[in-house]
Amino acid sequence: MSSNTRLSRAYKNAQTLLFDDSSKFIFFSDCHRGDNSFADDFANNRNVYFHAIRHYYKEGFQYCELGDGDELWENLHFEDIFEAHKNVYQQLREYHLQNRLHMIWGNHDMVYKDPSYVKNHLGSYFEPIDESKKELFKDITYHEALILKHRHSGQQIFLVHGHQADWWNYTFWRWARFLVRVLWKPLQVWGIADPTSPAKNYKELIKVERRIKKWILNNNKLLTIAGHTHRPRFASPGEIPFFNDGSCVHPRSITGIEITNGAIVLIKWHIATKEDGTLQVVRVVLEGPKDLKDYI
Ligand SMILES: [Mn+2]
Repeated sequence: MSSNTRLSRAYKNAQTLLFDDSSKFIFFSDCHRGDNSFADDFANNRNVYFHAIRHYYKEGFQYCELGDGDELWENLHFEDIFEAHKNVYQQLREYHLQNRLHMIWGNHDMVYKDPSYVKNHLGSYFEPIDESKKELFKDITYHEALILKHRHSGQQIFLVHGHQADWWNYTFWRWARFLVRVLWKPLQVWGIADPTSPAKNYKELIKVERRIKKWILNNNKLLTIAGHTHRPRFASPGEIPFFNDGSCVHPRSITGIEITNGAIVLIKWHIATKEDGTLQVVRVVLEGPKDLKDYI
């Protein structure tokens, strides 16, 4: 099966969410939340990320995660990740309780393709304090892709992780996961990166981007937001409307895409040092805002 077919199939099977100019969305992906060990790339950014998702929650945003949220290649069990980043999951649960949480699976959390796995591992957790089972993401659905459809203009935005355009990481994800566990994770400590990951291999990254762009051109220039490659992308009106929200495992920052007031913007959050030596988590606009209607 080709990249084109996989993306088309994901599009065809995607659920549609309606939105309008008053809707607010934050898109993050590739958090690779781990167990807080040396190999947990998310751990460096956990405070920045937590502050950002708190901010968006208070501002009334819907949270969309475009895959690879949980690092389930390096870690065998969600439970270890949950324990390491409990505050994050409690905040995501608040979104879920208000129907403001939309989750898409990627290659590192492809096990979430299976609804019974999701129910068993994400539905509830064990609370050792009072030795009871507590609700977490009750009845949550994980998607391969989602479509946002504007209530008035009918404009569509396609949301997908992007490994559909990466045959090794889509078709052979179990092999890729196995190699990460036995080979690349130990080598990572020595500074040797997994060459099959587009996030760490520039040539692969360019190929994945090119295949997604080709699919966009074949599909009426459908505005598409993906993750997977970790490289933030922002298209100007008139260009192929391919967007990528980057990742939450950049060395000192997280990047994401916001939609508010009918406009799209690429942002980053990082820790800035102020004149008096105190540290502050700040949001910086990288690209945009640009009106969504200019991409129709
Ligand atoms: Mn990925």
